[in-house]
Amino acid sequence: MLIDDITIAVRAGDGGKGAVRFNKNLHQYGPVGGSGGKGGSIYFIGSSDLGILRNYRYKKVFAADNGGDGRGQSRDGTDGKDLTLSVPMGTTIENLTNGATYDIITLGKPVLVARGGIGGRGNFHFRSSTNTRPKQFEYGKPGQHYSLRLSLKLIADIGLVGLPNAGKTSLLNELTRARAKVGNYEFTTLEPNLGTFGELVLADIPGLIEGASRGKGLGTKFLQHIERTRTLFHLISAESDDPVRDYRTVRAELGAYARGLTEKEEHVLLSKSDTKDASDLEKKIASLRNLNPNVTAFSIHDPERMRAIRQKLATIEARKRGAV
Ligand SMILES: Nc1nc2c(ncn2[C@@H]2O[C@H](COP(=O)(O)OP(=O)(O)OP(=O)(O)O)[C@@H](O)[C@H]2O)c(=O)[nH]1
Ligand SMILES: [Mg+2]
Repeated sequence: MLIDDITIAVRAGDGGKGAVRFNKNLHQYGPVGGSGGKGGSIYFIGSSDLGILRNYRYKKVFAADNGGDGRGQSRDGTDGKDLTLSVPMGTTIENLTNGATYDIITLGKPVLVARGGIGGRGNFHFRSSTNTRPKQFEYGKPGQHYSLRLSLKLIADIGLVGLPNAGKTSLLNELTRARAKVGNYEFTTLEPNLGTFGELVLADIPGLIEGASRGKGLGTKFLQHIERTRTLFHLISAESDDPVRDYRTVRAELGAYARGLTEKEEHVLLSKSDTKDASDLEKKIASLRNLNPNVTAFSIHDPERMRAIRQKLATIEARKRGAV
């Protein structure tokens, strides 16, 4: 099971206490209490392991080390070690304590989320001409403690959407090196599959049915994984007796989840074209063109039509390369 939504607690380390010490050497009389070390901070870093949120399933509290207390001979306490937690690329971290959010969208660049407390000053820092034997010191400041919600929104360029059985996973497998499960029944796909076509990442998600936004079928929670895609491939089976109804059903569920999903660039793909004769296909394509002029029929068993789909992807890929 892909873990994509989890809440944890993080505790940055407290700063160490400042020391009160005096030099025992009679020739160099005076305060020599060092300051406390800094508490360790908590960082998050992007990982290419999409399943890595599993690390947070059972253990829920993650703490960095406290800073050490100050010592004599003006030696400061040691700094607490920082703690760096890995999350999949595409994770949004929501700080439930203060409302801040962070998007982890690059690999290997640590993002500071909870800061360790600074150490308190030792008596050495309180010396002055009028106070040559100070007894003052400070406690370290506490580290930041937060409750964090980690939710994964996959980073893909193209999302495959459609009713169950429309052929989404079959298309993903055909276009990419993915070998995800295909089945002649509804809801074969239970969690998102990813594949790459050149520089493009394709996300295949479970099928949507009417009422999914109200919890029917597998619901719409997994739609979070296509929120970041720029483009949708909307698959409609040529075997359907009413492709327009199928189209509208899926669009309604996308819109009910988030309006942004219906505003994405959409390519309508009439799948399983091998199952119908030319005139039936033409009729279905024409009816869909009234809703979106960008309609292409294909079958995974028809190499020529698959070439046209690959060409489409190559164009999208070229655009992506131009954009970066
Ligand atoms: N004839 C024909 N069958 C196809 C084609 N593409 C997929 N299928 C079949 O259609 C069925 C459903 O395919 P899937 O790829 O699992 O469909 P899906 O849209 O991923 O389905 P869910 O994961 O349940 O939403 C399988 O039995 C496939 O073998 C095609 O181009 N032609
Ligand atoms: Mg599937």
